[in-house]
Amino acid sequence: MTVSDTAEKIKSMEIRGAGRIARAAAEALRDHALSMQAQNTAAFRQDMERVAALLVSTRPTAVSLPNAVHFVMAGLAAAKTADEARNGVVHRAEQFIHSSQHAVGKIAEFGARHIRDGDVILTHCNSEVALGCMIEAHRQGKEIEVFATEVRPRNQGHITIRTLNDAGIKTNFIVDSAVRSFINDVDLVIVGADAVTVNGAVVNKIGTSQVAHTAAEARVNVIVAAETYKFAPRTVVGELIQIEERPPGEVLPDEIARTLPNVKVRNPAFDVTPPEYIDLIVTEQGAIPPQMAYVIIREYLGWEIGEFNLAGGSPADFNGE
Ligand code: RI2
Repeated sequence: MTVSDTAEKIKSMEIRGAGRIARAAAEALRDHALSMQAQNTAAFRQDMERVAALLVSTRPTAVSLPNAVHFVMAGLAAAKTADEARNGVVHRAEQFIHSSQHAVGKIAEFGARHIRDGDVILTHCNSEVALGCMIEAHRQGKEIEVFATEVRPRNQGHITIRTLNDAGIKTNFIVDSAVRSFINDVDLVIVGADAVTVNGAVVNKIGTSQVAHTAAEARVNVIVAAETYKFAPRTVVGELIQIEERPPGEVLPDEIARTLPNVKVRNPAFDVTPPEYIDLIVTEQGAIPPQMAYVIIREYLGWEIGEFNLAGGSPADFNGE
Protein backbone atom coordinates (compact mmCIF):
# COMPACT_ATOMS: atom_id res chain seq x y z
CA MET A 1 0.00 0.00 0.00
CA THR A 2 1.38 3.43 -0.93
CA VAL A 3 1.47 6.40 1.44
CA SER A 4 -1.42 8.04 -0.44
CA ASP A 5 -3.49 4.83 -0.09
CA THR A 6 -2.85 4.80 3.65
CA ALA A 7 -3.61 8.54 3.90
CA GLU A 8 -6.89 8.05 2.01
CA LYS A 9 -7.90 5.12 4.22
CA ILE A 10 -7.18 7.10 7.40
CA LYS A 11 -9.17 10.06 6.08
CA SER A 12 -12.18 7.94 5.11
CA MET A 13 -11.86 6.06 8.45
CA GLU A 14 -11.37 2.70 6.76
CA ILE A 15 -8.33 2.68 9.05
CA ARG A 16 -9.48 4.17 12.35
CA GLY A 17 -8.83 4.17 16.08
CA ALA A 18 -6.00 6.30 17.39
CA GLY A 19 -3.54 3.45 17.93
CA ARG A 20 -4.24 1.77 14.59
CA ILE A 21 -3.85 5.07 12.75
CA ALA A 22 -0.45 5.58 14.38
CA ARG A 23 0.79 2.09 13.46
CA ALA A 24 -0.56 2.41 9.90
CA ALA A 25 1.35 5.70 9.51
CA ALA A 26 4.57 4.11 10.80
CA GLU A 27 4.12 1.21 8.36
CA ALA A 28 3.45 3.61 5.49
CA LEU A 29 6.63 5.59 6.26
CA ARG A 30 8.66 2.38 6.51
CA ASP A 31 7.34 1.02 3.21
CA HIS A 32 7.86 4.35 1.50
CA ALA A 33 11.45 4.53 2.75
CA LEU A 34 12.09 1.02 1.46
CA SER A 35 10.63 1.75 -1.96
CA MET A 36 12.45 5.05 -2.51
CA GLN A 37 15.32 5.22 -4.98
CA ALA A 38 16.81 8.54 -3.76
CA GLN A 39 20.56 8.83 -4.33
CA ASN A 40 21.32 11.47 -1.72
CA THR A 41 20.24 12.23 1.82
CA ALA A 42 18.74 15.63 1.01
CA ALA A 43 16.41 14.21 -1.65
CA PHE A 44 15.49 11.31 0.63
CA ARG A 45 14.79 13.61 3.54
CA GLN A 46 12.72 15.98 1.40
CA ASP A 47 10.53 13.19 0.06
CA MET A 48 10.08 11.64 3.51
CA GLU A 49 9.05 15.02 4.89
CA ARG A 50 6.50 15.39 2.09
CA VAL A 51 4.81 12.05 2.81
CA ALA A 52 5.05 12.56 6.58
CA ALA A 53 3.16 15.85 6.20
CA LEU A 54 0.54 14.13 4.05
CA LEU A 55 -0.05 11.47 6.72
CA VAL A 56 -0.26 14.02 9.54
CA SER A 57 -2.78 16.11 7.59
CA THR A 58 -5.33 13.28 7.30
CA ARG A 59 -6.97 13.60 10.71
CA PRO A 60 -6.17 16.43 13.08
CA THR A 61 -7.23 15.19 16.53
CA ALA A 62 -5.58 11.86 17.39
CA VAL A 63 -2.15 12.97 18.60
CA SER A 64 -0.89 9.41 18.28
CA LEU A 65 -0.57 10.15 14.57
CA PRO A 66 1.91 13.09 14.72
CA ASN A 67 3.65 11.44 17.69
CA ALA A 68 4.23 8.28 15.64
CA VAL A 69 5.34 10.24 12.57
CA HIS A 70 7.75 12.39 14.62
CA PHE A 71 9.17 9.31 16.26
CA VAL A 72 9.80 7.57 12.94
CA MET A 73 11.17 10.70 11.25
CA ALA A 74 13.73 11.08 14.03
CA GLY A 75 15.44 8.13 12.32
CA LEU A 76 16.62 10.61 9.70
CA ALA A 77 18.25 12.97 12.16
CA ALA A 78 21.84 11.72 12.19
CA ALA A 79 21.89 10.10 8.73
CA LYS A 80 24.80 11.01 6.46
CA THR A 81 23.80 8.89 3.45
CA ALA A 82 20.49 7.92 1.84
CA ASP A 83 21.07 4.34 3.02
CA GLU A 84 21.57 5.43 6.61
CA ALA A 85 18.44 7.55 6.37
CA ARG A 86 16.45 4.61 4.99
CA ASN A 87 17.71 2.27 7.71
CA GLY A 88 16.99 4.88 10.37
CA VAL A 89 13.37 5.28 9.26
CA VAL A 90 12.80 1.53 8.90
CA HIS A 91 14.34 0.83 12.31
CA ARG A 92 12.27 3.46 14.11
CA ALA A 93 9.06 2.48 12.32
CA GLU A 94 9.55 -1.14 13.42
CA GLN A 95 10.38 0.05 16.93
CA PHE A 96 7.21 2.15 17.10
CA ILE A 97 4.97 -0.66 15.83
CA HIS A 98 6.49 -3.14 18.27
CA SER A 99 6.28 -0.73 21.21
CA SER A 100 2.69 0.14 20.36
CA GLN A 101 1.63 -3.52 20.28
CA HIS A 102 3.49 -4.10 23.53
CA ALA A 103 1.72 -1.09 25.09
CA VAL A 104 -1.72 -2.40 24.09
CA GLY A 105 -0.94 -5.70 25.86
CA LYS A 106 0.40 -3.99 29.00
CA ILE A 107 -2.65 -1.73 29.30
CA ALA A 108 -4.95 -4.76 29.02
CA GLU A 109 -2.99 -6.40 31.85
CA PHE A 110 -3.02 -3.30 34.10
CA GLY A 111 -6.58 -2.29 33.23
CA ALA A 112 -7.97 -5.77 33.92
CA ARG A 113 -6.79 -5.44 37.55
CA HIS A 114 -9.28 -2.60 38.00
CA ILE A 115 -12.15 -4.82 36.89
CA ARG A 116 -13.74 -6.98 39.58
CA ASP A 117 -15.63 -10.22 39.23
CA GLY A 118 -19.26 -9.34 38.53
CA ASP A 119 -18.58 -5.80 37.28
CA VAL A 120 -20.84 -4.16 34.74
CA ILE A 121 -18.78 -1.90 32.48
CA LEU A 122 -19.91 0.82 30.12
CA THR A 123 -17.82 1.75 27.10
CA HIS A 124 -18.25 4.35 24.37
CA CYS A 125 -16.89 4.07 20.83
CA ASN A 126 -14.39 1.45 19.77
CA SER A 127 -11.07 1.48 21.55
CA GLU A 128 -8.72 -1.48 21.21
CA VAL A 129 -7.08 -0.70 24.55
CA ALA A 130 -10.36 -0.22 26.43
CA LEU A 131 -11.66 -3.47 24.95
CA GLY A 132 -8.33 -5.12 25.71
CA CYS A 133 -8.87 -4.50 29.44
CA MET A 134 -12.33 -6.10 29.33
CA ILE A 135 -11.24 -9.07 27.25
CA GLU A 136 -8.29 -9.69 29.57
CA ALA A 137 -10.56 -9.56 32.66
CA HIS A 138 -12.90 -12.03 30.96
CA ARG A 139 -9.95 -14.25 30.03
CA GLN A 140 -8.95 -14.30 33.70
CA GLY A 141 -12.36 -15.76 34.49
CA LYS A 142 -14.02 -12.62 35.86
CA GLU A 143 -17.68 -12.57 35.01
CA ILE A 144 -18.34 -9.20 33.41
CA GLU A 145 -21.16 -7.59 31.50
CA VAL A 146 -20.80 -4.63 29.16
CA PHE A 147 -23.02 -1.77 28.02
CA ALA A 148 -21.79 -0.53 24.62
CA THR A 149 -23.13 2.60 22.95
CA GLU A 150 -24.06 2.89 19.30
CA VAL A 151 -21.72 5.88 18.62
CA ARG A 152 -23.50 8.07 16.12
CA PRO A 153 -22.81 8.99 13.41
CA ARG A 154 -20.21 6.39 12.36
CA ASN A 155 -21.55 3.52 14.47
CA GLN A 156 -18.23 2.34 15.85
CA GLY A 157 -20.34 0.64 18.54
CA HIS A 158 -21.15 -2.03 15.95
CA ILE A 159 -17.46 -2.99 15.84
CA THR A 160 -17.33 -3.01 19.63
CA ILE A 161 -20.32 -5.33 20.08
CA ARG A 162 -18.97 -7.74 17.47
CA THR A 163 -15.62 -7.94 19.29
CA LEU A 164 -17.33 -8.41 22.67
CA ASN A 165 -19.74 -10.97 21.25
CA ASP A 166 -16.91 -12.95 19.66
CA ALA A 167 -15.03 -12.89 22.97
CA GLY A 168 -18.11 -14.41 24.63
CA ILE A 169 -18.80 -11.37 26.83
CA LYS A 170 -22.40 -10.61 27.77
CA THR A 171 -23.18 -7.28 26.12
CA ASN A 172 -26.02 -4.75 26.04
CA PHE A 173 -26.19 -2.47 23.00
CA ILE A 174 -27.74 0.95 23.66
CA VAL A 175 -28.22 4.22 21.80
CA ASP A 176 -25.93 7.03 22.91
CA SER A 177 -28.76 8.91 24.61
CA ALA A 178 -29.61 5.91 26.84
CA VAL A 179 -26.44 6.17 28.94
CA ARG A 180 -28.10 8.04 31.80
CA SER A 181 -30.97 5.53 31.88
CA PHE A 182 -28.55 2.70 32.55
CA ILE A 183 -25.75 4.35 34.51
CA ASN A 184 -27.07 3.09 37.85
CA ASP A 185 -26.63 -0.48 36.58
CA VAL A 186 -22.98 0.23 35.77
CA ASP A 187 -19.95 -0.23 38.08
CA LEU A 188 -17.23 1.21 35.88
CA VAL A 189 -16.79 3.21 32.67
CA ILE A 190 -13.80 2.38 30.48
CA VAL A 191 -13.03 4.39 27.35
CA GLY A 192 -10.05 5.07 25.12
CA ALA A 193 -8.45 8.37 24.13
CA ASP A 194 -7.38 10.17 20.99
CA ALA A 195 -5.37 12.72 22.95
CA VAL A 196 -4.52 13.55 26.55
CA THR A 197 -3.52 17.14 27.27
CA VAL A 198 -0.99 18.36 29.83
CA ASN A 199 -3.75 19.13 32.36
CA GLY A 200 -5.13 15.60 32.06
CA ALA A 201 -8.16 16.41 29.91
CA VAL A 202 -9.06 13.56 27.59
CA VAL A 203 -10.08 14.09 24.00
CA ASN A 204 -12.11 11.14 22.78
CA LYS A 205 -15.09 10.27 20.59
CA ILE A 206 -17.94 12.76 20.68
CA GLY A 207 -20.22 11.89 23.58
CA THR A 208 -17.45 10.76 25.91
CA SER A 209 -17.76 13.89 28.06
CA GLN A 210 -21.51 13.32 28.46
CA VAL A 211 -20.82 9.74 29.50
CA ALA A 212 -18.17 10.89 32.00
CA HIS A 213 -20.40 13.64 33.37
CA THR A 214 -23.24 11.18 33.83
CA ALA A 215 -20.87 8.75 35.53
CA ALA A 216 -19.56 11.46 37.87
CA GLU A 217 -23.10 12.36 38.88
CA ALA A 218 -23.83 8.68 39.61
CA ARG A 219 -20.47 8.18 41.43
CA VAL A 220 -19.33 5.63 38.88
CA ASN A 221 -15.56 5.55 38.28
CA VAL A 222 -14.22 6.45 34.86
CA ILE A 223 -11.03 4.83 33.58
CA VAL A 224 -9.31 5.99 30.41
CA ALA A 225 -7.04 3.51 28.65
CA ALA A 226 -4.34 5.39 26.73
CA GLU A 227 -0.87 4.56 25.50
CA THR A 228 1.79 7.18 26.33
CA TYR A 229 1.97 8.23 22.65
CA LYS A 230 -1.58 9.58 22.99
CA PHE A 231 -0.34 12.31 25.33
CA ALA A 232 0.06 15.62 23.55
CA PRO A 233 3.51 17.19 24.17
CA ARG A 234 2.76 20.51 22.52
CA THR A 235 -0.09 21.23 24.94
CA VAL A 236 2.74 21.98 27.40
CA VAL A 237 3.44 25.16 25.46
CA GLY A 238 -0.19 26.09 25.02
CA GLU A 239 -1.08 24.37 21.77
CA LEU A 240 -4.70 23.32 21.69
CA ILE A 241 -5.99 20.03 20.34
CA GLN A 242 -7.93 20.60 17.17
CA ILE A 243 -11.33 18.94 17.23
CA GLU A 244 -12.04 17.39 13.85
CA GLU A 245 -15.38 18.35 12.32
CA ARG A 246 -16.37 15.75 9.74
CA PRO A 247 -18.70 16.08 6.73
CA PRO A 248 -22.38 16.85 7.53
CA GLY A 249 -23.47 13.97 5.29
CA GLU A 250 -22.35 11.57 8.03
CA VAL A 251 -25.14 12.94 10.23
CA LEU A 252 -27.90 13.84 7.76
CA PRO A 253 -28.09 12.62 4.15
CA ASP A 254 -27.22 15.42 1.69
CA GLU A 255 -30.55 15.01 -0.14
CA ILE A 256 -32.44 15.83 3.08
CA ALA A 257 -30.03 18.60 4.09
CA ARG A 258 -30.61 20.25 0.68
CA THR A 259 -34.31 20.65 1.51
CA LEU A 260 -33.51 22.44 4.80
CA PRO A 261 -31.71 25.65 3.81
CA ASN A 262 -31.96 27.10 7.33
CA VAL A 263 -30.43 24.08 9.01
CA LYS A 264 -26.70 23.69 9.47
CA VAL A 265 -25.51 20.23 10.49
CA ARG A 266 -22.61 20.20 12.95
CA ASN A 267 -20.50 17.07 13.18
CA PRO A 268 -17.60 17.32 15.63
CA ALA A 269 -15.97 13.89 15.89
CA PHE A 270 -14.50 14.39 19.39
CA ASP A 271 -15.09 16.19 22.65
CA VAL A 272 -13.05 17.07 25.71
CA THR A 273 -13.60 15.44 29.10
CA PRO A 274 -12.14 17.53 31.91
CA PRO A 275 -9.76 15.78 34.34
CA GLU A 276 -12.19 16.08 37.26
CA TYR A 277 -14.46 13.52 35.58
CA ILE A 278 -11.66 11.00 35.16
CA ASP A 279 -10.49 8.76 38.00
CA LEU A 280 -7.52 7.11 36.36
CA ILE A 281 -5.62 6.96 33.11
CA VAL A 282 -4.13 3.53 32.51
CA THR A 283 -0.98 3.68 30.37
CA GLU A 284 1.57 0.97 29.58
CA GLN A 285 3.79 2.64 32.19
CA GLY A 286 1.16 2.21 34.87
CA ALA A 287 -1.98 4.00 35.99
CA ILE A 288 -1.87 7.69 36.80
CA PRO A 289 -4.36 10.27 38.01
CA PRO A 290 -5.09 12.66 35.10
CA GLN A 291 -3.28 15.44 36.98
CA MET A 292 0.00 13.60 36.34
CA ALA A 293 -0.22 13.86 32.55
CA TYR A 294 2.81 16.18 32.41
CA VAL A 295 4.99 13.49 33.94
CA ILE A 296 4.12 11.10 31.10
CA ILE A 297 4.89 13.76 28.52
CA ARG A 298 8.26 14.53 30.13
CA GLU A 299 9.36 11.01 31.08
CA TYR A 300 8.07 8.85 28.26
CA LEU A 301 7.72 11.09 25.25
CA GLY A 302 11.11 12.64 25.90
CA TRP A 303 9.88 16.20 25.62
CA GLU A 304 11.23 18.85 27.93
CA ILE A 305 10.28 22.48 27.76
CA GLY A 306 13.79 23.42 26.65
CA GLU A 307 13.52 21.06 23.69
CA PHE A 308 10.51 22.73 22.13
CA ASN A 309 11.16 24.15 18.76
CA LEU A 310 8.07 26.25 18.38
CA ALA A 311 8.54 26.74 14.68
CA GLY A 312 8.31 23.13 13.67
CA GLY A 313 8.52 20.94 16.75
CA SER A 314 11.28 18.45 17.42
CA PRO A 315 10.73 14.73 17.13
CA ALA A 316 9.09 13.09 20.10
CA ASP A 317 11.40 10.48 21.52
CA PHE A 318 8.92 7.73 22.11
CA ASN A 319 10.04 5.28 24.70
CA GLY A 320 7.03 3.05 25.04
CA GLU A 321 8.63 -0.05 26.47
P1 RI2 B 1 -7.80 3.07 20.31
C1 RI2 B 1 -11.19 6.46 18.08
O1 RI2 B 1 -11.37 7.48 17.17
C2 RI2 B 1 -12.17 6.55 19.23
O2 RI2 B 1 -12.41 7.89 19.65
C3 RI2 B 1 -11.45 5.74 20.27
O3 RI2 B 1 -11.95 5.92 21.57
C4 RI2 B 1 -10.04 6.27 20.09
O4 RI2 B 1 -9.89 6.44 18.67
C5 RI2 B 1 -8.94 5.41 20.64
O5 RI2 B 1 -8.93 4.17 19.99
P2 RI2 B 1 -11.97 7.23 15.67
O6 RI2 B 1 -10.80 6.86 14.79
O7 RI2 B 1 -6.49 3.64 19.86
O8 RI2 B 1 -13.04 6.18 15.69
O9 RI2 B 1 -7.85 2.83 21.77
O10 RI2 B 1 -12.53 8.59 15.27
O11 RI2 B 1 -8.22 1.88 19.48
